[in-house]
Amino acid sequence: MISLKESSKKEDLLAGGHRACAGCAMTVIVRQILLAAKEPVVVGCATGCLEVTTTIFPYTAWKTPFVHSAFENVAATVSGIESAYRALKKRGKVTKDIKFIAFGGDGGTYDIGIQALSGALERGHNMLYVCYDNQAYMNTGTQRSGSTPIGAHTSTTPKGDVIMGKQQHRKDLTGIVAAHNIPYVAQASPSNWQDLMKKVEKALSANGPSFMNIVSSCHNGWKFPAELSIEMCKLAVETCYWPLFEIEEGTYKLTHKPRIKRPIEDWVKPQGRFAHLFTPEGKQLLERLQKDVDKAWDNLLIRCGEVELAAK
Ligand SMILES: Cc1ncc(C[n+]2csc(CCOP(=O)(O)OP(=O)(O)O)c2C)c(N)n1
Repeated sequence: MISLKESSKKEDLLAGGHRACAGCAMTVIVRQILLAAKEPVVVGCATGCLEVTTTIFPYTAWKTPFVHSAFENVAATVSGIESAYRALKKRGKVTKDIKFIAFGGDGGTYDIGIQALSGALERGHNMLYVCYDNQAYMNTGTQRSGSTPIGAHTSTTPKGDVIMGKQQHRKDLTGIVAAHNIPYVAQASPSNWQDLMKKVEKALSANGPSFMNIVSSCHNGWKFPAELSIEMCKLAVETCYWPLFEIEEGTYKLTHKPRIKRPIEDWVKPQGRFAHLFTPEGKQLLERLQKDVDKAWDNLLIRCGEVELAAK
């Protein structure tokens, strides 16, 4: 894996001066990914914060070939490019080894782009799909998504007298992708950068499609101080809300086990979108959130072979 020293000498392929919010985790994630890539990459990006903030005409922050696609179809766009590359390579018109990366937010991946994603995975394109998951439609004003946690206040699930934020569970997108039986699937966090970059290397060298779901804190939508972005990602990992694991050729492996599993409250409390969970009426929701996390974590430990089924 690339060392910190080597990566500090490598060219940053996402230039500074883009318009993402100060402290945004998404751009940290993109830089970590591009630094981990050994071969030249072609990038596709769905509409969302990443595209909106890095490609304001006539400027671009990308020092890679870059294609913007619609909200719903970045997986289809990049699979088309990858097919063209394969055809050209076969005819000897391209000789270089090139990798293909599609980026989508949770709205563009969990919700609107899931059909294009599923199709690309099933067709077996040699590409990495990255979902930077900030848990809502952030660039259009924090509307809820299929990834928004239960209880979160968003502009379409506002905490009011009748409802206490989002009423539904988060969709298990990583699990849905894993069900496509592709060579490599992983969850990562920019707080655990070595783990993330190692996973990118594996994903890009997979023989077929690979997928990474990466937690991407958003201080604007989650409502916490901007300088705590990476700390918020770390808390998501340490509370086991966002476990770090990988699935290589169908085999699950935990890549980070918190020394002490922290209560979900530690991640939830610093975020304004969950403020109402700390009122008497919100207590039940907070307990439900903890219960959901515990259940998913226990299931993951079993899948990763960390706990014997019989011992449970
Ligand atoms: C089919 C379609 N529906 C809605 C929109 C409007 N729209 C553009 S970006 C966006 C939200 C993107 O959310 P997400 O993918 O989570 O990315 P983020 O903005 O959080 O980075 C929406 C609703 C659109 N462009 N196309």
